[in-house]
Amino acid sequence: MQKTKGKGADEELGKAAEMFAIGIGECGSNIVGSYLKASEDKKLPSRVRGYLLLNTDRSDLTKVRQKYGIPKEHTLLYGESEIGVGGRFMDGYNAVMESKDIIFDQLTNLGFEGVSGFCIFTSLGGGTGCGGTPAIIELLKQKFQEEEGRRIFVYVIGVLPFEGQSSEALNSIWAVSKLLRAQLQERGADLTILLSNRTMLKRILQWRRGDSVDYLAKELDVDVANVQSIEQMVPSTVDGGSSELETRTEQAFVELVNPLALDVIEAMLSPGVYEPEKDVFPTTDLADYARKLDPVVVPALYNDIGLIPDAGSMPRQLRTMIDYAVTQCSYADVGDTPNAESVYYVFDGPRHISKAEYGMHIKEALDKYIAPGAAITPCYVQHQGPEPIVKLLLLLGLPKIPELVQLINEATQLVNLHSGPSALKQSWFMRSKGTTRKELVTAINDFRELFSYYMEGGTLE
Ligand SMILES: Nc1nc2c(ncn2[C@@H]2O[C@H](COP(=O)(O)OP(=O)(O)OP(=O)(O)O)[C@@H](O)[C@H]2O)c(=O)[nH]1
Ligand SMILES: [Mg+2]
Repeated sequence: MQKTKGKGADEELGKAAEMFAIGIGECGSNIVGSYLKASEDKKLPSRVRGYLLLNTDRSDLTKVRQKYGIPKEHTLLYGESEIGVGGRFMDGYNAVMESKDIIFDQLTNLGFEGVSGFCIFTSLGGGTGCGGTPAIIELLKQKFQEEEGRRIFVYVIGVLPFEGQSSEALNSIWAVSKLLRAQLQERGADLTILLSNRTMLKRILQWRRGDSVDYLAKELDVDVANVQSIEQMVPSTVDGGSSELETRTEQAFVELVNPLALDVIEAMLSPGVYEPEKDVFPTTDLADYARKLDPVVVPALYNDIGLIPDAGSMPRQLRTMIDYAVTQCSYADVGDTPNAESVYYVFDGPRHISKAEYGMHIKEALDKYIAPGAAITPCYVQHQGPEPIVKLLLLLGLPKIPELVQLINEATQLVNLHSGPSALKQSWFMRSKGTTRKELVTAINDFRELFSYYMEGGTLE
């Protein structure tokens, strides 16, 4: 059992695994920025040594600095264009590779030497972050693992696009496949945590429906009659170009979902963060997630759970808790039968609730959501405060993700649309993505293989 008491323990922990946060592109910078703004003292959790926000777009970077009050030295503009790469992820990739020296200089100034891991925040549908993330990871792994012989772990928190953004679906699939392929050579992400804008939007509209509808109505000056109509308001971004209303809609949506993204990151970091009167067992560090889970993970976070040991069967209450967490609280929709190949859970609450004795029941309840033989790793966080709330974080390793099927279909359609014997037609791939049709077809096929057991139809010609 890990006791985290007194200043000595705090210092002790300070020496333990530390990590560095990187936000790349607009989405990645916003998420790290809002995290800093939301935290009371503008600080990242104690285990996070520093952070850097990167972008190829000067005006976006300036906006982020102003909006979240980020000091200049924590931001870096790189690449040639200064106006972003407009979804051409290969340009995003190359921009990082070409700017290796200035990126590493700045990271050095911010004290990244000696950290044991990196968390990279990015959208998967854009260009700067989507393309730049695999490039940064390659560089980091090269430096630390190949040159210095020191193992580091890298987490990617990747945001999947809203519905109907088919051009972004293609980028997302390329990025995840790239990260997984690189992992085979020890140069990829150790863990890719998927958060989906479309699912987060759905959740927030379910949970805080009244507030969200009011907010959107006010923000967009439109009459949003129902949730269904809201979900259909997301603009299609095929080949770029969107109206002013579409841009504002997307902006309003991301403002709604970003707090959700922060909650899940906070929950993942929480076991390693020192707090007085908190016990964590077994000791859990960020690196443990990567060791115990499959490389692609969907989190589910159930906050403020009402569990009352005296009010009826605890096994039944715990089962209800798990059912609700998996089906209603996941950050990318995993449906009713995710068939996850590994699970990590962090059960956080007062002493008499968050206890290992309940592990058996949680395990039973998880059974129908996991593949036979899937490993389950528990972590209990106990608080002694007056009335600590009960929280459950589930990390589902390699689950079925129905919305990925949708993404793959959107991407497949787009590839087919731009295919054919005409060289003019095929030039679309180079023009809007900076890469070849072949590379994209390979990425889509990787996905089909990885999630093959529930893929069908929609072949590539
Ligand atoms: N959750 C969330 N999604 C965002 C945010 N900002 C942008 N997105 C989503 O991210 C995708 C676009 O990626 P961006 O991050 O804007 O792209 P980028 O990395 O800056 O790349 P380029 O603009 O192409 O140079 C779209 O799916 C947006 O809906 C944000 O703050 N939060
Ligand atoms: Mg951008």
